[in-house]
This record gives sequence, C-alpha cells and structure tokens, in this order.
Amino acid sequence: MEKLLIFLVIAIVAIAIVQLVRVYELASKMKGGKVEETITKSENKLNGNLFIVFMIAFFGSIIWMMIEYGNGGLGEAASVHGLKIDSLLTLNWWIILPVFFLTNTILFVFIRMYLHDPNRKALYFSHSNKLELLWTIVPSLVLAVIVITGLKTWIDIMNPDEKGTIIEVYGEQFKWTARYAGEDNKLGRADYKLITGENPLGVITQGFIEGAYASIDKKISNIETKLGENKVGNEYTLPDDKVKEMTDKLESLKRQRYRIEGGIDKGIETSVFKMAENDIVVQELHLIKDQTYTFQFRSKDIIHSAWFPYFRAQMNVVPGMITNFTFTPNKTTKEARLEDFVIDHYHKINEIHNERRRSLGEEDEIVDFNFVLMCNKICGASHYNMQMPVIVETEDEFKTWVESQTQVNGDTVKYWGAPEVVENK
Ligand SMILES: [Cu+2]
Repeated sequence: MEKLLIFLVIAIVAIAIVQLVRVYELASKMKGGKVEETITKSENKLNGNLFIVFMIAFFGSIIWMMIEYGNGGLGEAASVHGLKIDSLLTLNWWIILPVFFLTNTILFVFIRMYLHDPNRKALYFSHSNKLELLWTIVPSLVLAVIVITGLKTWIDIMNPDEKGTIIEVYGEQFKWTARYAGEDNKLGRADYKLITGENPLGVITQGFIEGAYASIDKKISNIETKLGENKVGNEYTLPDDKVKEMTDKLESLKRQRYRIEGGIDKGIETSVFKMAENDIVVQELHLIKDQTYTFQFRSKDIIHSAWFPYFRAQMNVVPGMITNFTFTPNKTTKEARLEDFVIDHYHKINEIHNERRRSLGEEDEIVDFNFVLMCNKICGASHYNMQMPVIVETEDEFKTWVESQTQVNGDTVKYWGAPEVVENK
C-alpha cells in the first residue's frame, strides 16, 4: 500500500511538471517569446556538450559494472563444460563490446559535431552499393561466427560422449531430494501413488507396495468397524452426512488400492523392483571430482528449474516427464574455498552476515563456501529458499559419506567403486 502511494505521488508530480512546462510554452508563445527557430547557438552548444557528459558517465558506469560484477559473482566455472560456456561468453563479449562502444561514441559525438547550423545545407546522398554490401556482409559474418560457435558448444554440452553415474534430482515445493542409483547404476521406478513420509519419492519396491496395501487396508478396516458398530438392522445411527462422508472415503481408499494393484503391482517384472532396492535417497548431493554424472530430474508438483550456478548447468524440472543433464565437476569444494575470488567474496558475505547477527545480539558465525543446487523458476512463497548443498570431494571422502547412508531396502550402503564408463547412445 505504501509503495502504491509513493508511486502515485511520483506519477502525479511527473504529470504536474509536464503540464507546467506546457503552460509555460503557451504563455511564452502568446508573449511572442522564443520559438524553436530562435534557440541560440550557445544553448545548442550546451545541449551538445551535455550529450558528451552523458556519454562519459554512461560508459563509465558500464565499465565499472563490468569490473565489479563481470563474472556474475560466480568465479571460475567448476565443471568441464562450464569452462566452455564461459569462453563462449567471453568470445561474445569481445565481439559485442567494441561494436557497442563504437556505435554509441559515434551517436553522441556526431550530435556534438553537427549542431544545428542554419547556414548548412544537408548533403543529398541517395545510394551506394559499396556501403550496402559492407553493412550487409560484415554483420552476417559476425553473426555467423556467434551462431556457429554457440551451436557447436550447445551440441557438445547436450550430447556428452559418456553417460555418468546416475542421480535423480526430485523437485517439489520447496525442497530438493536426491536419489543415487547405487551399485547397478540403475534407478528403480517410482510412482506418485506410493509417496509417503518414509518414501518421499514414491520408489517402487515390493516392500513399499506391501506397506501401501497395509496402510490402506488398515484405514479401510477402521472405517468398516466404525460403520458396523453404528448399525442397527439396516439403519445407521450416525447422521446421514457423516455416513456419506465415511462411505465416500471407503470407496476412495478401495480405488487407491485398486490403482496400485492394477497400475504398479501387476505387469512389471521383479527386476524393476530389484533395481530400486539399492537406491539411496539423500538430502545432500555428494559428487566425486572428475567423475561424470548424469542427473535425471523429476517434479512432484509444478515446474521447477534445477540450477547449479557454479557448474554452469540448468535444466527445467517438469511434472510428468524426466529431463536430464550430464556434467563433470572439476574441482572439489575444498579447492574452490582456496580460490582468491571465493575468499574475497565470502569475506564480504561474512562481514555482512555477522554485522546483522551482532545487531540481533547473536554470536558471530563463519559461513563457508559451498556449491549449491537452487531452484531457478519462481515456484511459490519459499522459492528463494529451495536449495540443496552440493559437496564435491575425493573418492575416499565420498566413500565415507555414502557408507553412512541407508539404502531404500533399509540396508547400509557398501561403496561400489567408480562406475564403468558407458558410451552414450
Ligand atoms: Cu522451485
């Protein structure tokens, strides 16, 4: 509301100024004052000079921004393909920036050079084939370079030579959950009908199917018992709407069971269940440096976007379909923490963070750099906080971590070693 009021005040003031200027113009015309043609030379010169001042300020602010925020606050890419994306961008900047500075310099300098002069006649210049050729061919060549290098990089990135270790990333409002495929490097199937507190991804295993039946059957028998207890002859002693509510619920539970029987439990070979047994569901992504990973994305509710800023990777996460992205992290979290850019950046972050903590009477705390997976599609109230830490480490460190996790079937994990390289077909 306050913002709206401020906006209204600004808008009204702006309108008032425009109207005042109009009144002034009209009044001066009526008094036989200055009209456009009689603007003096010095006034023209002042305007021309102001254009040059504007140009210098404009260029200055752009150069300052490039120096201050040039790399998007992200430092050097932390993945193999990320370096390619960065050099593609750098190439594009080298093409765009000279053109930008040249055209804008000409724009402003010519305004100053060719101030209005009543004695000057405009040059009549109708056509030049040479010029036409020049400004058709040069931009075409430059655009061809931009398009071809861009396309080549895109094809490279989206068609990796090998398929990596498979990890599922599951997005929902407002968190991420990840699932490692385990030793077989095959993710078991999943179905939303099996989603429960213990099975957040709806992974299909014989155990979870039986668990789902047990829970549905229990609810069914509870309702049936309650209905039976309140029945005298053929009549229920409960109010009609209560009876209707309970019988509806009963029907819905039976349909739910039927859908699991028909859609999940039948017609799927047992090997599919087996594939899910050794999957590992986790809340934190751990990756091994220099190992290739293929991420498979799924969404529970609406479209999210899985964004790994430091790895220069992003992919839409769409309900009802699986999208994927393959990349290879090329430095560990520990190595990244030693980079000048990260040290500087986190020094500033810690200063601001602790200033705030002190103002709240809390003790200082040190925030360390971590790679992160974020949601990059505005998906609701807590979108800003939809993130998951990503830790890149050595194989030994990964082994220690993964062996502290639990498989879908309840067994503890035994690290399976580096996966064999699979050609991507
Ligand atoms: Cu989201």
